[in-house]
Amino acid sequence: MRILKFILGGLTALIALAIVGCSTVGLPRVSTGPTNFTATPDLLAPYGGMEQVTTAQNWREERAPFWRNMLLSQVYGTIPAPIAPEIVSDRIISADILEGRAHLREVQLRLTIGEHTFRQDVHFVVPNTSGPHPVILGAGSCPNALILPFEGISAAPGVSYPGYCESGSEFMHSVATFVFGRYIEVPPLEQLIDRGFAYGAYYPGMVIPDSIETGMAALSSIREGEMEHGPYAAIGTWAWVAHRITDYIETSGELDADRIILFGHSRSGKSSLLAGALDDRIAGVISHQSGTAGAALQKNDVGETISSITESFPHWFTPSYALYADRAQDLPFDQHALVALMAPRPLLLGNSARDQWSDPRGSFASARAAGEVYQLLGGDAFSAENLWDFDANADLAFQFREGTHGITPEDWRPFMQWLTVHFGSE
Ligand code: GTR
Repeated sequence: MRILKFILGGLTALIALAIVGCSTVGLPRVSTGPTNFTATPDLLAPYGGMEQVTTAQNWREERAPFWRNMLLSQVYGTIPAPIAPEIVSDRIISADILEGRAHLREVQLRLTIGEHTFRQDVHFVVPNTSGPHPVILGAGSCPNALILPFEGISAAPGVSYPGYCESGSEFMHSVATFVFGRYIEVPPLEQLIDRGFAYGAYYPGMVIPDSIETGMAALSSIREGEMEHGPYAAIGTWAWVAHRITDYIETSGELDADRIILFGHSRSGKSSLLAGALDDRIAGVISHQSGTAGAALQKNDVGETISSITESFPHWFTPSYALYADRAQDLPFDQHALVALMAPRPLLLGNSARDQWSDPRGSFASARAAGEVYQLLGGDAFSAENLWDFDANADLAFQFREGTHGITPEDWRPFMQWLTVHFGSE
């Protein structure tokens, strides 16, 4: 029976490989020339009785809170209260990984939302050199025990996760790698360590699982009391998890709380960008292929629509967002407001040519519009002239490569350059 299952699994995977391989080549390639689309509304212009924003103070005190409230009430919902986590355990589980260049620290946190508590594990891979080290916090879509290539990681009981996380099946692992790139599950840890960066892996699905059924059930169990910006939703709660891990990092001796960089791909690109936008303690964000409800504009009508995303992933959003299905033009904001809330802190938006679904051109136009806020706050305006114009020195950087949705060496090369310029020790 087991053998039959194995053979069937293998055959399914082979067919999937063939289909994805063929369809990948057939995916449309986005135009890489300049885009003239202008994001609306202008983030600093007179709006709803407010005057033109001309000073950083005015942005910080009036307009930024206005956009923040708008995004939360219309897209992401209320963010749970910032209750500091309890550190249940914090121990080095291996002093000597990656050929002695790093150690592995396992931290178990207890997070609180209202009457409820949740276990959240984080595994930090930390260089065996003197710190404190800048730290990249990466949100994963599978539990750490199933993806990190190290022994001794405790698997939390009762955590739900997608079927494809079972890397016990080598075959499924190769399928994921083939389809979504070499670094879809784990980044190039050796390269990060050698540049002095620590990496913290966390699976926010430990708090709100990423599935309609279990995610909705978890959300409805915590949706109680007054929720200022509407019902909690998964993306906002995952962002809140990153904030609670930030609380932990502030207590750590070996991690540098002034150099916390969030990293997320796709759905985690959305939650990482939101987490950075909402919390100034986050020094930088790499938000890769974040698309709809991430960095990409909605009003340009390209890529995944609000109607599609709210049907496929209703648990990601507060219910108001679905009201804009088929009427994105009625949004009183667009996603450049989210990008601008990162200003003037470094932000890298990653994209690729055959990923129309996440709308690289919409992210580019979004960054360009947010650039005026970066400039107002003393950062650089967005200077890229076309999608290929990557500048590792830019505060607001746009990175682009050939290929499809996923994480490849062609992504990590520019990520690494940008990280080194903005957060490296050398
Ligand atoms: C897709 C979804 C996107 C993106 C992606 C991912 O199915 O439509 O918004 O988040 O999943 O996370 O890989």
